[in-house]
Amino acid sequence: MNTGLKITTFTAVLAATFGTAYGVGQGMGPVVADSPPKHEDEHTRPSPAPQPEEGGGHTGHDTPPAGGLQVSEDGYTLDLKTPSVTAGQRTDLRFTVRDGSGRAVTAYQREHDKELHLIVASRDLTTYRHLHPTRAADGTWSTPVDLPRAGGYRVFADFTPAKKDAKNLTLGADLAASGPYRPEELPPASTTAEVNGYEVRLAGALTPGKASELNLKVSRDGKPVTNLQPYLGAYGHLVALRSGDLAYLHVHPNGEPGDGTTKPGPDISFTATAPSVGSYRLFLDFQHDGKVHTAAFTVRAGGAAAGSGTPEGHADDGHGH
Ligand SMILES: [Cu+2]
Repeated sequence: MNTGLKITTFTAVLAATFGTAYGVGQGMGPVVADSPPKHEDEHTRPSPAPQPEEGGGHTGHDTPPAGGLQVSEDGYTLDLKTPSVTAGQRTDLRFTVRDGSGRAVTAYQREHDKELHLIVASRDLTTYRHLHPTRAADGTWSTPVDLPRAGGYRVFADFTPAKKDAKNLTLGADLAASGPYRPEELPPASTTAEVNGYEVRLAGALTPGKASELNLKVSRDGKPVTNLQPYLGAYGHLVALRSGDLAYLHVHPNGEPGDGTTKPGPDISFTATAPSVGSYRLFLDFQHDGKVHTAAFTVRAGGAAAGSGTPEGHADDGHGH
């Protein structure tokens, strides 16, 4: 997507709103100055090095963007046709994205090889699905989904309309799974996660209001995995959701396959900014030996240090297709 232009527009709005005395935080000033508009996917673009935050004392105007909290943004609306499903039953989840005039959107920019990425997460963050629905010609998206447990879920559609100057959007809608409800507690903070015989180790901390690097090291049977396979254009995809409201964080991979410096493991590096103090659940998708796995971590941003080494508990973190 057109990152440079988006940031420029955003800054212009800020300047208009708060006047020139407003100090733009999150290191956006230099990005505006140095970056001509580029037609690149924001998520595959290697992120600039984290920059020191300017003037930390602002009153929330410079809170990093959190996606997925709105069903409608920039005139686009997520119209979930299947607002409820039955737990344990495979169901077709159907939805459309509507533009400002109510028409279903049928043209998208591809990001990570897909027009649209769909995340489904339970409110308690113990169930996670990263899906790639198929789109009918009339703009209706559908994908089978099987949610193991009853309760409240949030559906996130991550996409960029093909329209000129359209920005990447994450729209969110509530989804209910019926059945006997048994809420789970958020698994304790941990720097290691096990999934299907792999161990993933997390280094780095999420810092509120500040871009920071997260490094994930993948190993199997105690040996570092050095032949990760590109999956949708990257060696790993990281989604971070805030516990409490499931705010969806935009996480940027540092480097990509084929750029001459990024190795196929064991380390996968990302830059992420937590919008606030709080607990976050991190979901890492990676591919090895032809299979996609999802490792999940609970991380605390600010306050108590993340990671007590507690092993993972009862999470059902899955990757569906
Ligand atoms: Cu995806």
